[in-house]
Amino acid sequence: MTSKRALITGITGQDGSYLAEQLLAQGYEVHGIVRRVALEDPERRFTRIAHLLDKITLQAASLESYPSVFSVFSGHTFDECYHLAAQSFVAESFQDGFSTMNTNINGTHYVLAALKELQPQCRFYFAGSSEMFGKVRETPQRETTPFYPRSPYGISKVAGFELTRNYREAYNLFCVSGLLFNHEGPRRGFEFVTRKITNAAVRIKLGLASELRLGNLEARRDWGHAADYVRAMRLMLQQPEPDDYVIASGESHTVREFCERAFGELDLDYADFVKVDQRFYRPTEIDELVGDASKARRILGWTPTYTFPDLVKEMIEADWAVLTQPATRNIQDMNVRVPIKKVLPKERPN
Ligand code: NDP
Ligand code: GDR
Repeated sequence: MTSKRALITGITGQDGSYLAEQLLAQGYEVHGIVRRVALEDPERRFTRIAHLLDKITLQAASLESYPSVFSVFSGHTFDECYHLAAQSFVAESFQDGFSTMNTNINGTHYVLAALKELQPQCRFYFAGSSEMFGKVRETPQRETTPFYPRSPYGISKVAGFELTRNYREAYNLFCVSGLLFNHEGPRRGFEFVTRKITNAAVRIKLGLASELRLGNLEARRDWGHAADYVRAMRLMLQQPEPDDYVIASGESHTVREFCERAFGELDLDYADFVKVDQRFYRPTEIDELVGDASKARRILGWTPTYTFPDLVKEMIEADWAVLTQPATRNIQDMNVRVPIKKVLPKERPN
């Protein structure tokens, strides 16, 4: 057990919620940054951390405001800072590249600048992404693979990665980036393809929906479970020297395979329900991502515990449990109906 104090930005997100649980279990005092809008709408915005609310401390701040970030670091001393908050939906970044850049690049810069100014001893984790590899230069991708991002989101993460590296080198701060490949689970947002599939498959099985419209079924991703991947974040901050690590399962599967397995769990044939819809294609797609996590295995001793079939099964079982309970189904319906979306000239549905 430890007596450390950690700050998580993005604690209300998928990874933030798993990380908060794991840090609490290790004895950490856990603080999280949340947007004021979230504090004002806890029933819907805190669904992933509702069970932790009496064990964590929430602080209102926005990644768009340096003074608000600065004031969080002025109030407490932190041993570790996990910077997870971001506009994380790639498709949305094509719709509104400006706010994605603003949140993801400036937001990261604000956190790093406040850290340098007020708490240079605090260790910093940046949530880098396999999207940075984009149009891949080699397969599998590892720490030394050059970046070729294919979306405003990917570009923003390359910038965040470079900022993190520069603060490490220029100011001698303990700053690391995890290059994490896709990781999913029952707490995944409904706009991401895995959750969209498992949620729709269960709805179809229960007679609550009749079809599922998707984009590119041939895209290949390296999918793992979020609970495994956040474990690696903490390990990175316990090392004697700061360094960057790829975290991945080492296997890639198509979106089609994900559908096949998810519907198969419910004794359904995905081909009877899945319709390809051009509106879900991206202007520039990444055909295949697959990571080589051997450095993390060797140095951090990290290995994933979930297989691809385990992941899909858990997500289907969780959606089944929620959707067959009227009380919780209402909350999920609320979330499905209100995806993170703005009114834009050319709307793309989630
Ligand atoms: P989520 O989208 O589930 O969570 C994002 C979090 O960021 C939410 O807590 C959200 O708060 C917060 N946030 C967004 N904008 C702001 C803002 N302007 N000010 C303050 N908070 C904000 O993402 P994940 O948990 O899946 O991912 C965590 C991080 O890891 C992200 O940076 C993502 O880009 C990165 N990543 C994720 C991977 C994955 O497969 N999951 C893979 C590689 C990287 P709110 O609840 O208020 O919206
Ligand atoms: P990704 O995840 O873009 O990899 O980013 P997403 O689940 O959105 O897409 C994965 C692949 O599925 C294809 N696809 C669809 N995607 C969505 N969302 N909806 C569809 O209907 C659909 N049909 C096909 C996409 O084209 C893509 O190829 C996630 C996020 O968590 C990022 O924050 C993170 O950095 C990366 O993973 C690693």
